[in-house]
Amino acid sequence: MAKKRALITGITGQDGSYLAEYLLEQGYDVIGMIRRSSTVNFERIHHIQDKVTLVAGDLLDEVSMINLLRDHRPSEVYNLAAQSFVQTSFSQPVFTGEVTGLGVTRILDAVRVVDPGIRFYQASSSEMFGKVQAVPQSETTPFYPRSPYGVAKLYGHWITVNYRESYDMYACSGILFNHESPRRGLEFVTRKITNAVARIKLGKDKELRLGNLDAKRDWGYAKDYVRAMHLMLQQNTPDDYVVSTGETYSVRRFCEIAFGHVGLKYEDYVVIDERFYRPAEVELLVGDPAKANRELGWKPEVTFEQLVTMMVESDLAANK
Ligand code: NAP
Ligand code: G4F
Repeated sequence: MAKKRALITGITGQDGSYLAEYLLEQGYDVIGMIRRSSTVNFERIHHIQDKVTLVAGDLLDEVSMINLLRDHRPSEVYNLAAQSFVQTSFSQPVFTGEVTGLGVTRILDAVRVVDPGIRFYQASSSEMFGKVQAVPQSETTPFYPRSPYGVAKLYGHWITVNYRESYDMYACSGILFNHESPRRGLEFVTRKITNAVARIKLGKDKELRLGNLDAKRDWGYAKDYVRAMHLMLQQNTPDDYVVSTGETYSVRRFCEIAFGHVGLKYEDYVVIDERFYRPAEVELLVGDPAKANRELGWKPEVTFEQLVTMMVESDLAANK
């Protein structure tokens, strides 16, 4: 039987790197779309670089994606590329809309033009629930985004649904809640905390400046979440799924566990800094993963405490 071939946009990101590893393990040919930059940023994929095919393309340029799809003929496309940092979306709202919102139409349309039989995964987000209209949030909870990023993701979500309904395409939207790992970008709060904990413990830093400690998130492990993306494209019919742990913790609790793991108290090091507050905040996210459990057979394997300590241990090793 011919090998399955998948295209991953955003392969240099946290999720792209884990998904590429997972698909290679499943026997796929993996094509990764990378955008041109003046320096190479392959830290997350250098260990698999010789096993994947990297091709230039950009979500801002539909022609690049049409050519890429024509040249490589994948059977599955995972659209993980985005301007993914919520804080930046407030200072660059138009750019975020172009990449994170309209970018989805460009790649969906490239798929439609080249081969509408290609299966398509869109990386949607719990940020779409924003000012939550129900607790916990499920596939039927109304959306109320609270950032330009959330609004752009909502556009990406609905255009995916629209292409499925208009052109009978196998297009799925995975509504993923926050997922973290030692490969998380340093600007996101979890990695910012675990990296600071390591540096403070090792005597390299003295304090950690944070914003809203009372925000609550449903945090899972990225490696668990990429399995759900793959499962969504292996069903008989395309659908949308919430992927989450069903548990929620505050940023403060994350700090408590991370500092506690190295024998420190977060109150002695965390300084509240107004710069890290957002113009509009998402106060509480907690997802209901029942549909993904039931229909995909998906369950997370790593607990919140295991995730926090894994990230602290990794940052301790990296900062030594
Ligand atoms: P990430 O680490 O920020 O990775 C984003 C990726 O997108 C990077 O590879 C980046 O490339 C690429 N990219 C950005 N702009 C691009 C463009 N114009 N053209 C092509 N590639 C571009 O994000 P992540 O955490 O892995 O998340 C993956 C996806 O899931 C994103 O769409 C994110 O919004 C969504 N999501 C994430 C979470 C989460 O908790 N992690 C939850 C829900 C949804 P460079 O390396 O060149 O910058
Ligand atoms: O780690 P964060 O920046 O993640 P956020 O905004 O929840 O977004 C992440 O998850 C989304 C899924 O819901 C993804 F779609 C998105 O791409 C991204 O991966 O912030 C988490 C919380 C926020 O409430 C923020 O206000 O932490 C709070 N926070 C408090 N102090 C901080 C800080 N966040 C950051 N980044 N930096 C701080 O100093």
